[in-house]
Amino acid sequence: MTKTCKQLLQNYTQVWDEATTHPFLERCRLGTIQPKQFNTWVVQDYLFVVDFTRMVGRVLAVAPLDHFDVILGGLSALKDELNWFKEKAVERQIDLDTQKQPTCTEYCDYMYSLAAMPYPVQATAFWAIELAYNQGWQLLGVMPKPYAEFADRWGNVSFTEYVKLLERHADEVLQTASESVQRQAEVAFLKVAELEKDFWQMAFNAAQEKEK
Ligand code: HMH
Repeated sequence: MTKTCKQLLQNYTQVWDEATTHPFLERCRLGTIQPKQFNTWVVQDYLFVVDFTRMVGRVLAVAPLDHFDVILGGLSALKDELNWFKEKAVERQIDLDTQKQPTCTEYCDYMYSLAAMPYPVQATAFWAIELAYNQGWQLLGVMPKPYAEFADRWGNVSFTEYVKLLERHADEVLQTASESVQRQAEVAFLKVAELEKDFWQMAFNAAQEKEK
């Protein structure tokens, strides 16, 4: 039975690799991502972050008091992040008042459904969602402008530290969780990995037809 986040990463290396090293990110690193692909990602990720912020609010509501510091820090960072997305949208002249694509909707619905799960499952999913971007934006190496700024948002040292604290939260509560809850946490990890991969693919698919 899986009892730690580290074990999840070790048991599912392939799945996690696919969630964090997508061709979308590779094209960003090469500077060959098409503006339409990147802008699709910006808009859809903004919409994702709106719902992710709501999810973190719900996680806070059921978290033990000694997890408040880290989660409140996360919410404060999300406040900045939502405003930052709005600035990026102005710079890129894109409209954030857009409909969610089905993949984004599926991910947001999944985050909503987590509220019905025990806290250790929520803590594991929360960690996995943040780790996916923390690793995704730095695993392939240094990104050129204008993508460097995006890579730095999730790849920077303090974000990495924050993700480690989320891992510690999840590990702490997984230790004493029942086998059934541990199993649910494992399923949540795998679901996040799948949705992350699909999310990159959704943005990648926005390419001009011949480039797909
Ligand atoms: C799809 N996953 C997605 N977007 C994000 N902004 C994050 C995770 C944050 O970690």
